[in-house]
Amino acid sequence: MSDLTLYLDLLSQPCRSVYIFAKANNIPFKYQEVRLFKGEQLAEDFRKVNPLCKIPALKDGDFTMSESTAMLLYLANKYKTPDHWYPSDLQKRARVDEYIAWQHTNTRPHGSRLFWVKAMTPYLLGHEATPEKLNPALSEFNATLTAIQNKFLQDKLFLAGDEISIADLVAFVEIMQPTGSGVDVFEDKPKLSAWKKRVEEAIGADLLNEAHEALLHLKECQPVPPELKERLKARLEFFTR
Ligand SMILES: N[C@@H](CCC(=O)N[C@@H](CS)C(=O)NCC(=O)O)C(=O)O
Repeated sequence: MSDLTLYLDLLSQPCRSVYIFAKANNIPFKYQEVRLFKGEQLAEDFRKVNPLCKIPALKDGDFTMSESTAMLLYLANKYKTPDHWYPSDLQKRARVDEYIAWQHTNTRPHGSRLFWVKAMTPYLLGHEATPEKLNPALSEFNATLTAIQNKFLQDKLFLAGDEISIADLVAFVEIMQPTGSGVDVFEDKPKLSAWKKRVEEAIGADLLNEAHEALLHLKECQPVPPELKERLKARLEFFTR
């Protein structure tokens, strides 16, 4: 029995990256669900694993850690996953590190903003986002995707070279977050669309579909308790400020 426990809710984008990576590499782990819409990340027991009250979190024996991208590197190193995921070649590895560093202030916040505006507005407020709220989020995300296509992907097959790496997985899952809420972000980006297909082929559609199922069925989620709804509405206000 593995000592590795992953604390996840597949509604969360960084949780999906870690889940897909572990599954794609047959890394044995215990799946501990922490339901965001029930506020379980705030529970006393979970605070012992991650005092920051965020998921994903990882526990490996007595060792605990937060931050999805750091976890991906921990898992790649610990389980010696195939080299292409986090290449030993210095410059290919640097390309992976480069994207991971960049996305923290680009794909991740811009994708989250678009997701919250497009999908969480109807979920929490019962109506679609107005164009005044939606359009700036769309153009910000669009500029981020253009940067991924032109600066990171260029004419390569994957972000770090000819094979899929952790950078592609992180980017793919981040891009799918708002795409899952019905926005076609690939419309005028042929290179990025072709890259998306290659990532799907490399990881496998079944695993990707399974990991994204909760996100695609967001509308069917149980309503959140009133105190949590206020917390989520404050978050939505932050994204639509
Ligand atoms: N930088 C962190 C982000 C973690 C994060 O923001 N997780 C969200 C879910 S996507 C969360 O746990 N939110 C709970 C809350 O804020 O109460 C990572 O990559 O792991």
